[in-house]
Amino acid sequence: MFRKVIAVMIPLSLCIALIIFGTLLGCRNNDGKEIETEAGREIVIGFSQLGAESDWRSANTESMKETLSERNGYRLIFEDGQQKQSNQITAIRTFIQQEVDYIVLAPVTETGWDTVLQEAKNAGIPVIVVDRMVDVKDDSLFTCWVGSDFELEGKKTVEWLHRYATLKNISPEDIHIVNIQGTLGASSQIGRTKALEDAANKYGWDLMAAVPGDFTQAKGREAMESLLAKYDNINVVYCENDNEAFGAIEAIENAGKTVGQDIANGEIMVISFDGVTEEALDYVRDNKISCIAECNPLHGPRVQAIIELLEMGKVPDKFSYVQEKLFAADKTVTQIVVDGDNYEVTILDKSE
Ligand code: GZL
Ligand code: ZN
Repeated sequence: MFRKVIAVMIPLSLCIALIIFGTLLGCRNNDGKEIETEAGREIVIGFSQLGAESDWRSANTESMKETLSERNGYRLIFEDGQQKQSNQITAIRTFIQQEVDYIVLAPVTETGWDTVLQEAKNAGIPVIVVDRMVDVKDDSLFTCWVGSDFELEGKKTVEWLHRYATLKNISPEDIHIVNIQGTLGASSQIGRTKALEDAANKYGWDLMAAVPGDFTQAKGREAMESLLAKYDNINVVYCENDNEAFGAIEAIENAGKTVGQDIANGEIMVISFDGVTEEALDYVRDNKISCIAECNPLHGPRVQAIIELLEMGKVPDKFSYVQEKLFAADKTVTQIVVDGDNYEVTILDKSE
């Protein structure tokens, strides 16, 4: 009897082990590595994306959907906020009701999140913030943030302009800049605008106006049209993303003016941010945009790494910044110094 029982028990224990082992093979990460999740359950993620206003945003959404996919063991519930905070707050509340495992938030602007993030915290759902920051009284309302140092991005472009002007013997007071801003109150707008304002004060540039362009091509064009109607001496346009720059360039060329680096001879220099698409990099290669500070949108793998850590009961860094390049075509400036750090300029050749 005893032997028989053992015989029965071995296969039973074996199949229990197989069941446990089998279910542990729940998730895999982007390069196919298995992530051991408890009981191999599918990880449910509610993602509140702010909108679809730009190429950057589309690439960001694509990265999140590609990485947090069924194949990789996730169920992603995606909500597009159409650039309205109220829609994002509604989405977060829905995620809470659905009892998702994690909430990922790409906030349209920094303020106004305290109440709904408190609700998520009360529900025990970790919130991972991506891209722009949230400005909350209590940082424990979100688990961590991953994104760009927007003020650094701005500092890189204004240092590039300063070096360029210096090497070309263009005096600071002859630099007449207009700023087409991103969505007011977004971290990317706040940081990029601050870098320009500080540099204009420091170097003595003539910063004539700042107009919101909401990170879209249409608003960028409208803003540029109104600025051209008001000022006849603009020689630098600081656009806070590439889609605004595409619109501004349309307006400049429609007005019969030329974009380029040769501002001493009437060309209008365009500076921009993102560098996400080949189209934007071709604008640089064609000297239509003089300098782009890269803003990397590929947050999918970064969010997945954070979730992996949390699934293993580990604590991710509260803030993690992505490393980013500076693109130009003109070879005058090959490196810049920002806050004591050297940054190589990535020179784009036509041949690429
Ligand atoms: C930057 C992001 C900005 C991009 C724009 O991280 O918030 O929003 O620069 C996008 O293109 O619309
Ligand atoms: Zn200097």
